[in-house]
Amino acid sequence: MVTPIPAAHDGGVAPPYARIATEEAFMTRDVYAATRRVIEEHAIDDPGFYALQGHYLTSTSERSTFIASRLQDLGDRRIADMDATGISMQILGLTAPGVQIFDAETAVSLAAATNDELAEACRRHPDRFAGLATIAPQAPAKAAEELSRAVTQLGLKGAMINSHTRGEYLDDPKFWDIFEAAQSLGVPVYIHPVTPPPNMIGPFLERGLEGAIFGFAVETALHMMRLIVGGVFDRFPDLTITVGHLGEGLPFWLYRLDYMHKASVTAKRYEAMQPLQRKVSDYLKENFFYTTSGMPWEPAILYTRSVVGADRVMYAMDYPYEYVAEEVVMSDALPLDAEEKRAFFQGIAEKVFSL
Ligand code: 1DF
Ligand code: MN
Repeated sequence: MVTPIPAAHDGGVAPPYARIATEEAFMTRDVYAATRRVIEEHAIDDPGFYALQGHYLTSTSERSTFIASRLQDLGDRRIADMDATGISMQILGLTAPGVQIFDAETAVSLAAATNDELAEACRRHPDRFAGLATIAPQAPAKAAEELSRAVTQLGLKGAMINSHTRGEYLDDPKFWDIFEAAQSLGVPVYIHPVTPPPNMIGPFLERGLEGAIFGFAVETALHMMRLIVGGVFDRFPDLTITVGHLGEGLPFWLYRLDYMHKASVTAKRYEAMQPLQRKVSDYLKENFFYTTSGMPWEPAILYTRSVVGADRVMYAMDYPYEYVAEEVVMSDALPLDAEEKRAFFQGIAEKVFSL
């Protein structure tokens, strides 16, 4: 059971719920060094990577230096920031793109080292941190093994995957060892955004739209749709996927997705789009959980709850990319009754991440 703590704006009195922030980012020194090396050597062909971490890890802007320094802190400063905003617990994941840009061997070894470090931070601060494992989809069988080690031996709570891996998506059956492991361990896979891959990013980059403003959501929503249409949840009916940013736009599309999927399947329009056991919207209501990272906006939160279910939408901050005390005030002010608010901030996260 996670303990409530007061935010600066609570006037010294803890609220009747613990705020659990469920999409919170960190970076280890090793991943930082390896990522810097790729930037300096221009070692991969991925314009999105250079636009994203090429920016955050080298820019001297106030925003970048704030973020780059806080990403690497799993101790006092992070906890002070949590205390100031009344966050009892962070669910931590390695920031995008994590290990997914590296060759398989590097990615596998960095993933294991990252999980060891994350687990150590969670052991030091068991009431403040819980973690999602880093895995390397480049080596699917090893990724599944590492997820199992991270959950059963290190006490981590699921996996964080930063969407596509070098342009490949998890609906490809070659990755399904990962889903097999997650389903049998009973832990969620959090699909976090990253910039679109090289064959998609051109028109986004031309207007600076490839990142969190828009491209992240388009790319991650595509990933979600590929999983559904690709039959992942018919093969793994008990698999839980967690997504941020209120579902990356997809909750707004439920009617159209169902209508067009059925029309296309009935017309036998695509070899790649076969009948599914359930409606597209059913998977989005039954296999996914949603967090409010970067979306502390009442109309969107209430709408999302109304279409995917109030028991599927939970709080996230997206620290340190979006560390805004006023957004906690906005989330506290949501027009939910006491029981609903406790579920939103605490209860759903405790259940999904087995806290
Ligand atoms: C940004 C946003 C970067 C999110 C992130 O990780 C991230 C950003 C690299 O603002 O560039 O996780 N986000 O989830 O919204
Ligand atoms: Mn994020």
